[in-house]
Amino acid sequence: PELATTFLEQPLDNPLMNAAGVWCTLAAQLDALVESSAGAAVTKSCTLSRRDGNPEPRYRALPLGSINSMGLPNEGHVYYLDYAACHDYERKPLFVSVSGLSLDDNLTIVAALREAVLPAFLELNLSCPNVEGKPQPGYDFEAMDQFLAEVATAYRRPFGVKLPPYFDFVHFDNAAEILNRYDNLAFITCINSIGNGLVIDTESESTVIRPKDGFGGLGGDYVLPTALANVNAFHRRCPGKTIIGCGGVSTGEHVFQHLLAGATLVQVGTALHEEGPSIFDRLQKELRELMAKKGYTRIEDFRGRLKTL
Ligand code: RRO
Repeated sequence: PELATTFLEQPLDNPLMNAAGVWCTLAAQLDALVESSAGAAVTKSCTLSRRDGNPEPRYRALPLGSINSMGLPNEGHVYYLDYAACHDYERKPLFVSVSGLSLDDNLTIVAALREAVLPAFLELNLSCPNVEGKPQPGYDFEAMDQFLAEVATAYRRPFGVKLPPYFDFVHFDNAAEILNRYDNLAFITCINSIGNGLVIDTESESTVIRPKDGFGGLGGDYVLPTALANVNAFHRRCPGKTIIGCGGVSTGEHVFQHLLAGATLVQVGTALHEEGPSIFDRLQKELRELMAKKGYTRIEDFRGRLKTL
């Protein structure tokens, strides 16, 4: 089976990439993703200036996934724009994730990205759950609409948003209605971590990460059904937009399920953190084996063709 695909008219070897935040904060990590068999890569969400992030421990791997409260540690937007300026786009597409701490910061970063005139894709993160005093714009539809109105106008080129998970049809409907107002909003990444979970260690009777009294974003097996629901909900509601799936992917079967639900690309977070960039080889092998078993020769044979009862 053939895994080659296209994203906004750009060819990719395969639909896999990292989830923003994982293996992408420093140039050496990004280089490892470029060297890997991933079809694309995305840089750590950046702010205007460099940030240390929250105190450690701030990430914990768990039997069923992970919890994190990293707090947006990053090298500042200039570092990632410099990386994007040196990237070989013939090799694979590069996404730049932007998560400014205010609308003004986002507009400054987006203007710099626009002026750099690079083929990089902008993924605007509306869903960081871990910066104290900064609510997720994706959960405040008025703020989200205002962010999008200003960013869409300032950037003008096609861009995408990284959404938090939603859990109610009213929220799917409202979010989709807002996103559909912006013609140059070309792609939607579903989902960021499920924000503000709490993991407790019974033996020590304690939380397992330090920031925010132990509250943090959940990833991994915990989130797969929520991720698939959000991918499919926005696939149904936003027919003109491309969906990127993210959440709970650690096997080729999980990749298949995201594609079936309507994703065009599939991001890997927790499992990449635990296994490293060689995971992209394994996921492609498992996806190819599953497709062969089902008689599919290419992704478009089944992508978005989820059956219902
Ligand atoms: O850095 C983080 O704490 C973080 C971010 Br920006 C995000 O978007 N999602 C997440 O789980 N952690």
